[in-house]
Parts: sequence; C-alpha cells; structure tokens
Amino acid sequence: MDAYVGKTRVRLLQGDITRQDTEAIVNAANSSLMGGGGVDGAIHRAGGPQILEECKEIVARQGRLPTGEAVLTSGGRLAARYVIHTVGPVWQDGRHGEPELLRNAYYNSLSLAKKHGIRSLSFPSISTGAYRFPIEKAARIALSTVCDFLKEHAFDEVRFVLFSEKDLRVYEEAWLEISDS
Ligand code: AR6
Repeated sequence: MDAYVGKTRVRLLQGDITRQDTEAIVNAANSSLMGGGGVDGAIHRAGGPQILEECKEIVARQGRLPTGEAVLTSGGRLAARYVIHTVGPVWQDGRHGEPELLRNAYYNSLSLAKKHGIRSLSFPSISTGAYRFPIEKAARIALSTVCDFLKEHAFDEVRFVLFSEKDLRVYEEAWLEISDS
C-alpha cells in the first residue's frame, strides 16, 4: 500500500525493519533500553554494539524510559542513520490506559524525529508481539496517530514495516477503515 497524507508518502509493506533505508527506524524497546527479543533484538544484532553503548548513556543520564516516551541513538552499522527507541504498553485488558500509551509511543517518536530534522522513518508494529496488544486495535491506533500528526507536520516518507503477510493485511484493512472515516 502506498498513499499520500498531505505531502508525506505513507507506505505499508512486509519486511525486516533492520533493512530499511529510511533515515531513522523505530525500535519497540522496553524501559531498560538494554535490548531484548523480537524487533529490539534484531535491531541491536544488526546495528552492533554502538547502539547499546548509547542506550546505556541515556539510562545513566535519565533513568529508565517510561512507557510511551521515545529517545534517539545513532544507527550503528544499520543503513538507517538513527534509531528511535520507544516503549509500547504491555496489554492487560485495555482498561489500564493501553490505547493512550500506544498513541503516545507513536506520537513521541514522530515528534522526536521532527525535532532532529529527520525526513523519513520506519515503524514496526509496536506492542503487538511480546506485549500482546491485539493487532487490529493497535493498527488503528498506529495509523490514526500517524495520520493526525502528518496533517500538521510533513515528512518525505513514513513506512510501516510488518513482519508477516498476515500483519500487513491487518494494517491494510485498518488503513481503509481510517481513510473512510
Ligand atoms: N522487522 C520488523 N518487525 C519485526 C521484526 C523485524 N526484524 N522482528 C519482529 N518483528 P516485539 P513488543 C515484529 O515482540 O510487542 C522485546 O523483547 C513482531 O512480529 O518485537 O512491543 C523488547 O525488548 C511483532 O509484530 O515488540 C520488549 O521487552 C512486532 O515486531 C518487548 O519485546 C512487535 O513485536 C516489546 O514487545
């Protein structure tokens, strides 16, 4: 899927986020910023030790990263120049502020990218793996938050990189729902 929101190209595609050539990629991290499994593990493996070094400095300076917040490191050996690390919520039952916290994770990642003059970025599907956020709900939140932001601030491109074909289909359906409303 390929569309425009204002001047920003928005793309939904199946792939590996560590291989994206956007200026920044977003990491679905945890509050420790010390790496983990899933997309977080893949980014640290592909980007090398430089990313973890910078994460340690951030934690030494400001402590653990609260859910919904975002910080920036270099991309190490990745094609992307920067990694934006954000922490999505762990899904409990939807009544513990999970939707709002997921919205914050996307919004604060976009704001940080803008602040650093980044022109293109790739998102994974934050919170829908180990953190068990239902992907249909998460996709609607992700896409609507990004669309709302893009109405106010333009990038060259924002990409959503979904790991499986099934996840890509869920995001494509959510995109159609959002564009209709
Ligand atoms: N490229 C794109 N998407 C990927 C990749 C990849 N290389 N690898 C996995 N995914 P998860 P979360 C997808 O669990 O739910 C970590 O241990 C994956 O299929 O990575 O936010 C952190 O350290 C899923 O659709 O992130 C935290 O402790 C999506 O990325 C915790 O997991 C998110 O799954 C965060 O959990």
